[in-house]
Amino acid sequence: MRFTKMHGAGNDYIYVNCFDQPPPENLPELARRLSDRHFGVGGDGLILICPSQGADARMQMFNADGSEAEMCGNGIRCVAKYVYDHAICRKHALRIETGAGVLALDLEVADGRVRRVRVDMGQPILEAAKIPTTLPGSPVVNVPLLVAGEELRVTCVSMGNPHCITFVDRLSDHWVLQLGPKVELDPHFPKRVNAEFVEVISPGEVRMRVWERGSGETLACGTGASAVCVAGVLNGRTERKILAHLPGGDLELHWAEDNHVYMTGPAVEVFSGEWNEER
Ligand code: ZDP
Repeated sequence: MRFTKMHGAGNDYIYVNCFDQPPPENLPELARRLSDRHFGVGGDGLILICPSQGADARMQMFNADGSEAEMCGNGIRCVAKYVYDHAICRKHALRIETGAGVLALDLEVADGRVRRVRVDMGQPILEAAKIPTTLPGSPVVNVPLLVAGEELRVTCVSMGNPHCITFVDRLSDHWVLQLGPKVELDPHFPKRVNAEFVEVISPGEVRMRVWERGSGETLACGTGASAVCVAGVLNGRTERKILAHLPGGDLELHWAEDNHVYMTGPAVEVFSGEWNEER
């Protein structure tokens, strides 16, 4: 099986082109083995790039623990870059099918290669039952959540996948590495949850770190940054347009007047290889 390693702001996945080879079998197990940074290729998960009925391509994504997620904001930019750069579809506006519906993407091309992509991430889902969370309120904004004996104030947003956002005065390992995994597995989130911790620098700029459902801390999370953009407005902390600094790079977010969130960020190809693990 041939694969390509790509990342968006350091959120790295192993991409498999299923236009020119059959889709691999046993995907959760394969995702775990490929993602292993010592015994495998190394990555935050596995993403398949597949033919689609109604769109230009379809993506299917698995976290490093083998669980399947509906959407991946950094991944979809890389899928768009792959589809364009490898001449599967040579259009500057692409439509890509995900577990969260078909999304529209605008490609920034320089010297024949995609550098940045703007994604229409669709409308945020704020209804508690649809996120899903059993926390009170709908929307769930600035609600107390007790984890590991500490009371957080959380805001919940789904961008196709679930997010739980906490604004903090100062980002630290404690928030992300100690409380992140507790938030992920808290019983108020029946499908588990991605946990974002955010420090507001100014109404137009935030610093954030993410503990991802199924993958642990990653260097960036596109759906998470989109959810943070919405949460900032709901809490009166940020404007509708923000620059988010993540450990692996920056993303631009805009919760526009049409209620859609637009995310712009980089997409980078690193290497290709052949997976023929001895077992
Ligand atoms: O929802 C989940 O289980 C996430 N771990 C999926 C991956 C989200 C991602 N980091 C993103 O950029 O949106 C890839």
